[in-house]
Amino acid sequence: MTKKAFIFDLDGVIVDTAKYHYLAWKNLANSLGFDFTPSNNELLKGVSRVRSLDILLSIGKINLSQEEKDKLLAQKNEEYLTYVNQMTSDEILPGITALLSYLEGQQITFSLGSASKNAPLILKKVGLFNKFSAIVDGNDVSMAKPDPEVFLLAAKKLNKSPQDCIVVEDAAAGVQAAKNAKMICVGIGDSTILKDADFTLASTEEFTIDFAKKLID
Ligand code: B16
Ligand code: MG
Repeated sequence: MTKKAFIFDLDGVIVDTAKYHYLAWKNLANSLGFDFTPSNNELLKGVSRVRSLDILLSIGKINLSQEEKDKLLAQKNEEYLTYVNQMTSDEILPGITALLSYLEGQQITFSLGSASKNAPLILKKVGLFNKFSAIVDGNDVSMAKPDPEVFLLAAKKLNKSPQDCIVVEDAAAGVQAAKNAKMICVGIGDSTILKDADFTLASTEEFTIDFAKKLID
């Protein structure tokens, strides 16, 4: 039997960068004269930076030119990077370090499959960059999740067929992308939101070695 491979989403699976995205988006909204709540932030999970700004501006009922939007995108990312630059390995989500070490020991390859254009920097900050056999992120794809492009490209880089890939995702659009790619999907979070995943775990802490063994056997 062919060995399985894993494809991990970044934000919400490897690290919780959503809290930093939130701070930067909230400050941007406040500077434009409206508030941006934690529940608004849920709408941005797994969504690209450009699309996130469009969602935020629609919440504030603001119309801007492309030039003004580009300025705000740069401003948001600059603030976001000040938080990212302070990240350390302490921010790796529970269970993930042990899981990656186990997969390495079993010679099971894994790739990143993230919408973030900052993914390589974040992985370097938390000391995981060299562990991944491949990295596919927002710089490599033209179509956002739920389009399967990001995961299909990751499978190609890992030299695996889609049916041998197991995607780990926390966003509904990401689960959809995995299913559109005809891959096995483990959802991390609320099982009603991630209802199309093959398995759901409430948090990364539940992604035990025993659970991983069942997936790969
Ligand atoms: P950046 P993921 C996504 O990461 C985040 O969930 C989403 O909130 C963010 O807008 C997107 O990355 C783009 O991030 O601004 O760094 O390019 O969950 O796909 O790993
Ligand atoms: Mg995510």
